[in-house]
Order: sequence, then structure tokens, then C-alpha cells
Amino acid sequence: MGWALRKEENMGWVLREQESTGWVLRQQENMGWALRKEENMGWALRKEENMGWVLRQQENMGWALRKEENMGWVLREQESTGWALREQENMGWALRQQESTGWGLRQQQWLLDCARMKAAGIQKLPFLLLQKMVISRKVLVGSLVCLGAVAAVIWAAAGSGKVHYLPYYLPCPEIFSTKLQYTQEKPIQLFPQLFYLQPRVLAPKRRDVLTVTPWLAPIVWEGTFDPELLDSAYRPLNLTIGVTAFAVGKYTRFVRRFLDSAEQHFLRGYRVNYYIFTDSPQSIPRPQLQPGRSLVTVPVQGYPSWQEISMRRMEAINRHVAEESQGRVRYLFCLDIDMVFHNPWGPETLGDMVAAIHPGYFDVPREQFPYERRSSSAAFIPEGEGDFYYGGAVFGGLVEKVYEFTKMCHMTILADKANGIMAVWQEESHLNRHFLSHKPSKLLSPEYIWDDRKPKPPQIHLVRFSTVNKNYKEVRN
Ligand code: UD2
Repeated sequence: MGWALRKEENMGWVLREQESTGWVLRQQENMGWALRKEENMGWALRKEENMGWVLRQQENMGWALRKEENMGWVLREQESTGWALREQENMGWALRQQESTGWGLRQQQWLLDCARMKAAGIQKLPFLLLQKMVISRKVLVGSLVCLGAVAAVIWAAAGSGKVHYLPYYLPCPEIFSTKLQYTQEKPIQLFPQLFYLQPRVLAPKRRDVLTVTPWLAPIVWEGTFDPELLDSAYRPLNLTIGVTAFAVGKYTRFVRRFLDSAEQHFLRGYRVNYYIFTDSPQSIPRPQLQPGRSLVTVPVQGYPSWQEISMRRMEAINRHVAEESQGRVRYLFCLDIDMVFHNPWGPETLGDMVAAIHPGYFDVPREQFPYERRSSSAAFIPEGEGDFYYGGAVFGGLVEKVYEFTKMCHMTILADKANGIMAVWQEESHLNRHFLSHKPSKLLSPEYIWDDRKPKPPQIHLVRFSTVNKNYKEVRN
């Protein structure tokens, strides 16, 4: 059978000899050989009391098979001799040639005796002499050459039976020659267990809506993702997500509801930095935030018209990313302030560049999209073109992508300004023009940008974020 990496009851994965083999890394006292990673220790092949053998890398020492005080045997690289599995003084393990079975690693019986003598308090000098006679340096150097071949043969010989193989094999010289680039390894779990429903290729969860664009960007709808699975992927990344929202003039009144609801639903359990852009920092409320979340007010000037305030957001966000938020947050969402979170908004929304499908136009032909139709505008989209109509109230992505995006939109807005044009839906028109030629990598369904004034169609299973009903004339005045 040879060597096999297999799972033992109550022991996890172990490397052990199968019956009828010859050279052995033997099973110790009903424990077997075990390959495992030690916290703060790197890899080592060593014997642990009550634990069997483990493979580890010694700091500043390379690989060697040797006995460490209170540590058992380790495999290390010898400075002068290159790689070797060799016998160390006063040790028991050696790589040597057996008459009948070729090269191998075994424990010398006389060393077992030595250990016993030692335990009995008897001098071990005779055994040291015996050790020097038994194994020559030449043999040890030769053993290095044979190690790879022996490992391959043993591996090939390890065949049938109830043996579960990992996708790599040990002992294998290549892995011993791999130098780790860092020293502070964390313990790894080879196969972390996660329990979730099997994805069914022929039984998609949503048949009533489009869940992927023609350019293969996912469209996020309730039922298309597993929140727990996503959390298990994103939480370990320890991300900080930024949120920008503008509260200029009378829009400061929307800040409290926005923040309170965000604390309840927006990326709960993640680190979040809220950046509230305002012309009146003193009127921004400071609600109690969850640990790891912060609120920063960013002073901006007010503009006489609401259209200018809305459009200038691209410029202000772009500048803020360059000066402040870049480096502090990984992802950035840019949201309208006159909106409220009603249901969880989680890591399913994270993506390189994320756009949201406007709730007013998800079920109409593109001819009816309120794109800018004047060819003199930089936001112009001709009839017969367009994918979706995206809302200006929600966009986001990796902070560097948001930087590029806001820069482009600000430039096209300025180009229009220079020509005395304002696009029909201000920055939203420029956003739509941009996303036509720079396709977003992820789309949020209208669940993420709903308008409560609209009747809820059956496709909208839940509303996550929606507009506050407001008196436009009053708040914009
Ligand atoms: C739509 C878009 C909005 C924007 C706007 C452009 C949706 C759901 N909303 O909303 O994103 O593209 O059209 O015309 O797609 N603001 C102030 N003070 C003001 C005016 C605006 O702070 O005096 C900020 C505030 O954050 C507000 C945002 O600008 O949420 C957009 O303004 P709006 O909500 O009045 O625009 P609206 O509802 O027409």
C-alpha cells in the first residue's frame, strides 16, 4: 500500500503507512502520523506528546528533520549539505538504504534502545558510536537524490482501499523546498464546512425576473443569493464601506431617518463610514452608531438651485475620494438622503461598479426611458440604444472605480455647462450615458431604490431602500 494521507477516527487527517510497506514513518502508539499546522510555529514534522508527528518550518533555519528539545523530530535544510533527511546526533531517525526495500525513513531499533537507556539514566555513549557506524555522510547525501523517486514510488504504490487522498501528496521533496514568504501564518482549515441549500442548475430560484445582464453582470433580487454564504465570504475581509449622502438646505431634515434606518439595515456587522455632505454641519444629528461605524460631516457650499446641488454631487464625491476616503474605505456607496432603509442591504450589493435599476422604468421599453435625447448634450443617448434606466439615487463600487466614474460624470456635466445645456435629469442623465458605454459589473434590482408612491408589483418581494414621500416644492425652496 505505501504511504497514504487519510482520515482517522477522532484524529483528522494523518499521513501513515499502509500495511506491508518497508520503510516507514510509523504510526506512534495508536496515533498515526499527522500533518498539521501549528499556531505561531509554521510547518513542522514533529512528534507531539499524545499527538503524533507534525511538519513545520523553523524560523531562520530552513527545513530539517531533527530532534528539538521538548519538541520531537523536525525536518530542516542543512546549510552545508542541502536537503537531507539525516540522522542527528543522539537521535533515532535516519534516511538510509535498506537491503531489501531501498531508501526510506525509519527509526533505528538501537535508538529506541538508546531512548530507553536514557530514560533509565544509563550513559548513551556506546549508542552514539554505533550510530556513527551505521550511517555515513555519503549515504545521507545520496539519500537526498533518491528521496523524490522514493516518494513518487510510494505514492504510486498507495492504491486502493478506504483511503481518502488530498489533492497533493506527502512526503514530497518539492514542498520541503518551498520557502514561505511570510512568517505570521494563521491556522488554516483545509475544508471549512458550510451548510446551505444546493444550487440547482435546472431550477433557478427566480424565473420571473432577469437575474443576469447580457454582459453577464448579476442583477440582485431577493431569492437570488444566500446572505449567510455571502457573509461567510465577506466578513473575514474586515471591509470598511463608505456611504456618501448630501444634506444641503432643507434636506438636513432627512438625515436622522436615513441614519437610524441605515444602522438597522445597512451592512449590519460591517464597518461603515458615513460621509454627510452638508452646508450646515451643526444641524446634522449624531445618533448612536454600532461599534466600528463612524459619521463624518463634509462641509460643502450650497447652490441656489436644487438641480445644481444635485449635479455638483459628482464633483464633491470625486474630490472627497481623492482627498479623504480613498485608503479609508474599500467600497463606497453614493445615496440620496431623502430615503429610508426598510430591509437588509448586505454584501450582495458589493461589486466593482454597481448601478441600480430605476423603479419607474424596469418594465418599459427603452424608447420610453427618460434619457437625454438632445444630441448637443454630452449625456445624449439616441433612440434604439440603452440597456436599463438607472437611478441617480444609488450607485457605488470599489472606491477607485467610484473615483473614475464621478470624474467622468463631472467632466461631461461641465461640457454641457460650457455649451449652456443642462441634461434632462441632471447628473442622472450623465450617469445613464456613462453606464451605457461602461457597463456596471453588478446591478441592483428596484428593491434597492424603490419609490413608495408606486404600487408594489409581485416581482418586488421586499423593499430594502425607498424614497421618503416629500413635498418637492417645499424642500427645494
Ligand atoms: C432624482 C434622483 C436623484 C437625482 C435627481 C436629479 C432617484 C430616486 N432620484 O431624485 O438621485 O438624480 O433626480 O434630478 O433616482 N439634495 C440636497 N439639497 C437639495 C436638493 C438635493 O441635499 O436642495 C440632495 C439630496 O441628497 C437628495 C439628492 O440631492 O437626496 C437628490 O435630490 P432630490 O431627491 O430632490 O431629487 P429627485 O427626488 O428628483
